[in-house]
Amino acid sequence: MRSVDRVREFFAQRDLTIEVKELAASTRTAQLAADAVGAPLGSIVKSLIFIADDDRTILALVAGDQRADPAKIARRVGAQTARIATGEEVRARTSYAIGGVPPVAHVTPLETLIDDTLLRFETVWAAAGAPNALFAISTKTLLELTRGRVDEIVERMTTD
Ligand code: 5CA
Repeated sequence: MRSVDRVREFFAQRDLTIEVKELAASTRTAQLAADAVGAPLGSIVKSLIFIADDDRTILALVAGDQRADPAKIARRVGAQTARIATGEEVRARTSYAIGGVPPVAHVTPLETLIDDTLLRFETVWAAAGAPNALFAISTKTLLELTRGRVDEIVERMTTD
């Protein structure tokens, strides 16, 4: 099954009417995705794979306008360190390719952390299995489906 259809299947199995859109334009990065759907950059969910020093795979859902903080991510899951996965590792551990990793529809559910700044938005957009596929979802439903822990996992931005 195509990776985009695996995401569709995930929603169908749960009777969720969430439309997966395959666009003509690339949505490989959060900025491209924001431009393609006309949504604020912060409402684009980056689905980032981190690997802890004990080899656990962590899925971090981060707002498009924020930078994930690996030290905070490690701390939240009780690891010493965590690092962003390489493209090859992302493919091996999720079956999806970078630019299309979805926050849901993983073969086995991943330990998930959710950037608390995503709570600014009632609706967010996330990748749907391919670098031109997205879906809109209520933030509340995303939290329920991923059973993620909402926490401070991004770099603090200072304006001074
Ligand atoms: N479809 C878009 C918007 S939802 C998307 O998937 N964005 S993303 O942020 O979740 O995926 C791109 C991320 O992959 C980048 O933020 C970056 O952290 C990571 N990435 C990009 N290139 C590489 C690479 N060569 N190695 C490891 N990670 C990479």
